[in-house]
This record gives sequence, structure tokens and C-alpha cells, in this order.
Amino acid sequence: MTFSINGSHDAREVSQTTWNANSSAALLGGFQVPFGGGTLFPAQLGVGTHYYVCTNHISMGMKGTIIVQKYNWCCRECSSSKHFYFSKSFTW
Ligand SMILES: [Cu+2]
Repeated sequence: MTFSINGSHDAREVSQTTWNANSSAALLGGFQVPFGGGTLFPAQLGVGTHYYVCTNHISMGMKGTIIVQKYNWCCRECSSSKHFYFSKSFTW
């Protein structure tokens, strides 16, 4: 998952409580996309909901979520168990 953002924005993973409070305390072991953008890989995104904020603009409500689900089947019947589905939302 690639964040295409300019140098005034970053993306830091936070807890759900922190996200709800529009705060920016980093989640232990969470991801940090630097100012200017970057790419997150599946190994950095476990199954579940990831909450993230822009540390520069969270006071204005700039934040989003990434939901990762794992599927145990594949459309190509390759029997791999390493397929992931990502969905995301973002608000400002
Ligand atoms: Cu921002």
C-alpha cells in the first residue's frame, strides 16, 4: 500500500483510542510512513484494522484506517494461503 502524499504529511499508526481522540501518540510496533510518502508492505500490516493519523494535521482531523483481511482461498485456485485484501478510508 503506497501513500502518495507531499512533504507536509506523514502517516503514523496509532491506537483506536488515540485515533478517536484525534491525538498522535505512536502505537508500539506500529508503522510510520515518513513525510513525503512511502510504501507499507503486508508484513507491516497484520490482519485487522489499522488506525493512522497525519501528525502534522491530526488537529484538523486528518486520519484514516486500513482494514486487512486474509483469505484462505485464491481466485486462481493456486491453494496459497497468503492472499490479503485491503480496504481503506480517509477523512480530513
Ligand atoms: Cu497532513
